Amino acid sequence: MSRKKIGLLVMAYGTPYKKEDIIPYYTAIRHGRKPSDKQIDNLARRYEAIGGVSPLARLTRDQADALAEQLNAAQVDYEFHAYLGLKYIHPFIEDAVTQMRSDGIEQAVSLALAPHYSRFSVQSYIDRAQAKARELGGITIASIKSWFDQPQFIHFWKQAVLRAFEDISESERNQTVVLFTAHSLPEKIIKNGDPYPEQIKETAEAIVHAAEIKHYAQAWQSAGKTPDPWLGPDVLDQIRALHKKEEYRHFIFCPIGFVAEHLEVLYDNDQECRALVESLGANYHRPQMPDTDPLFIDALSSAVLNVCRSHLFLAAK
Ligand code: FEC
Repeated sequence: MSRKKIGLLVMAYGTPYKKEDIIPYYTAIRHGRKPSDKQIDNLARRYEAIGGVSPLARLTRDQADALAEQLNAAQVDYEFHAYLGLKYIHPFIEDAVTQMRSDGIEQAVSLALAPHYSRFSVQSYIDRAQAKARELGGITIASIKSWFDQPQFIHFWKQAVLRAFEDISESERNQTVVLFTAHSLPEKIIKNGDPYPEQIKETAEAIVHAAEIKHYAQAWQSAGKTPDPWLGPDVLDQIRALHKKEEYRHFIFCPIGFVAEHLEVLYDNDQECRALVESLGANYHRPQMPDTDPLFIDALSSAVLNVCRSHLFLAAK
């Protein structure tokens, strides 16, 4: 019996492939408003500081391939075909849906490479995929809204944090704080009942519980520079406050809102946060990001299979 063909729409943020992509990419992030020369220079400088381009393009591709491979090895009911759909650079989400449709795919699952749901972030990926599917007709997409609570995801971070603790001498482990961070969003999302802050808190608490972490805190990073308020505390303020209060000797950074090493982690954490931590006389640690770790790919795979079992399987009956 031939396996049912399912489209696997892996949606992600995207990154400039080369220097010339920076302006169109940044303009897309700003919903079509061209950034000023100063903003462009600032962004180009940050990419330069992490080696010219971000490793995100390669990592996203590798994550999608690893996920399809894992899904096809894990079960016999479906044959998954992966399509990459990006938010701010080609191949765009709409391109991927169009390609699936012209490849004859009738049913698909979409998954955003971001663990937590916000109307502001993940819902916009979903809306774009669903709008294109409606426009084309003949294809239905079951969209996963969040997958932060997959046990393997928590397990991944538990192991990553424990490995970071191993680098710290036993006598100093009690003077160590684990800082969980995620991308800040405009504060107005809270008024609209967005689950994003709560899901991040739940993720941090699950890791704290699993790894039996004694000292921890949460903070927001990479906030936009706009006049309206963003979710806080900002990570840099949080570092200062923690240092002042407890004089921690070690800071372990867990950017749990992201799933790969990219600009926000390699620059905002590894350069900005590190510089501040070290200027305070403390030590900076940042565990390996999920990237293509088998535990992480397992977490994604189980989120996809869950939606297939519930949504697609029932719909097919
Ligand atoms: O190239 C790379 O390696 C990094 C790619 C990248 C990821 C990413 C993830 C998230 N962002 C989220 C929200 C916002 C909001 C604004 C915003 C701005 C930028 C800029 C760049 C950028 N983001 Fe991003 N983000 C990445 C890259 N992001 C570049 C523009 C310059 C700057 O501010 O640094 C503010 C937009 C505005 O001005 O109106 C809001 C969220 C995530 C995590 C969820 C997801 O991946 O979808 C939320 C990766």
